[in-house]
Amino acid sequence: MKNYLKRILLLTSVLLFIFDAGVLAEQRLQVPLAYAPDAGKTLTRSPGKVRVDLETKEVTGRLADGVEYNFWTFGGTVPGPIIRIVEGDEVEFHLNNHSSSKMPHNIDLHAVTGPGGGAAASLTAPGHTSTFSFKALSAGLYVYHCATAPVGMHIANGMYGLILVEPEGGLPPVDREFYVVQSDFYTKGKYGQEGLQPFSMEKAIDEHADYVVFNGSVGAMVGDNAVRAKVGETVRLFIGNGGPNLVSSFHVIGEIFDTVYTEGGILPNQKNVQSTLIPAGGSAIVEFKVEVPGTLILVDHSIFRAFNKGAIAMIKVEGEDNSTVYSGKQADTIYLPEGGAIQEVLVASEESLTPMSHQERLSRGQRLYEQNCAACHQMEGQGIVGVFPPLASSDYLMEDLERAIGIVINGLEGEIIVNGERYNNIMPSQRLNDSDIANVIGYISNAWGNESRLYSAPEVATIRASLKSH
Ligand code: HEC
Ligand SMILES: [Cu+2]
Repeated sequence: MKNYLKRILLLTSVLLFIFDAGVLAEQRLQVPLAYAPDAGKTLTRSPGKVRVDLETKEVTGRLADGVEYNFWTFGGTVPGPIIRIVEGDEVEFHLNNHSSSKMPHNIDLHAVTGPGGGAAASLTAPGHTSTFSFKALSAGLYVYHCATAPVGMHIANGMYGLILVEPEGGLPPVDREFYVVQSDFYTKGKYGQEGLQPFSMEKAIDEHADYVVFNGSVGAMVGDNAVRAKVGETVRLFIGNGGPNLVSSFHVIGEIFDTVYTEGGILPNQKNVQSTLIPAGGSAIVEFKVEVPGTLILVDHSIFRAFNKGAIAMIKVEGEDNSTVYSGKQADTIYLPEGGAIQEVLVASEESLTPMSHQERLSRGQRLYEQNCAACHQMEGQGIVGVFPPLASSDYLMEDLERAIGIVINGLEGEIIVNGERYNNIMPSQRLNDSDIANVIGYISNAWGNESRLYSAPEVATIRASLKSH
């Protein structure tokens, strides 16, 4: 009997050992992510099996002083983190779409060789995770971005970042590395107009940017947020351009790039460059030695973008003066002749008191619409053919408003026909309370040529309860 027990014990430990070894064999090196302007660490390891976990998340944040925006992000920030891997790495990529997301997202990494750069394999609904694998065949500095329809809108809302595939052994050592991404934003209001600004599809299509920024917002890397270097140090910038539209004439006021890796390729192919062109969906690596103290100013030298739309970032250089290299009146104050944020007319706040009049309910409904629905159904309720159905003059909407209330509460998927056009997409459920739903439905059923009575919050509550009991 004792022997028998011993055997079982032995067998289990052997089994456990095998199981353990199996699990270990599956363990991959987790790739650390670094958030701009931090560029992470140079890699000295040899290529191997690695794992990347990246989260997509929709967050409301600062676009400029007093201006908020609903950003769609990788990693909760614009740009998304820089991902550093080694040429030859076999990457298992996990894209996690946060459960609070309203949209599905995916990722197209320009470093991937294969259809869509991973896009089709990574389409991920809110609260889900997708996994796919690729081998990093070619060293270089690559853009990644969301490629979910409507692609332009996902990119315009902030979904891009850089992946650096380092050659084995790394790039030549420098003293400091920084990570900077330029991009353009399109808002309903003009530059500086306060409040939560919805995305403007029209301006984006016309390529009329209201904001051109480095690292996701006006002033993200100026003043106290500027990065620092010391006289005599060498600096390397990993510069990306997320677009969605504009090409950057990237320049650093007060410096000459000693070396440029044009277009983010791996060949240091140019010396002594003043401005380098960075295409939308492209990148560049620039290096320079800082010789004198002061503030270096990164700009898009399409210069109205710098002084009127936000395309300014700073490197503060500390150390001893070198009057041979540069002697002159130096001020560490900022080169912003036209001011940081030119304020346009302020929109009056339209906070309403309870109980609300008919008109107040419609205004509140409009605000809710612009914040929660317009990203998909568009500012004028016109929708996007084949993707987001229209609400303006929608036969489907007006035929059954109780059904519409149910759609806002529970979301909708599957095929529907709106004004003769087929839609088969997903609308996520909207987290709104009964009175907000009553008002937003009141607005959409009375705007753009629609006409109907207003539903009350208790009526919405009744519909919500009846949906639950089914
Ligand atoms: C993430 C994008 C998205 C958001 C945000 C969104 N919708 Fe939708 N909506 C859709 C899609 C997609 C459909 C069609 C779903 C299908 O094909 O089954 C739809 C369908 C509808 C419909 C029925 C079709 C029609 O045209 O009449 C109504 C009504 C509607 N949405 C109202 C709203 C309201 C009100 C809000 C804001 C509170 C909102 N939606 C927010 C994507 C969205
Ligand atoms: Cu996306």
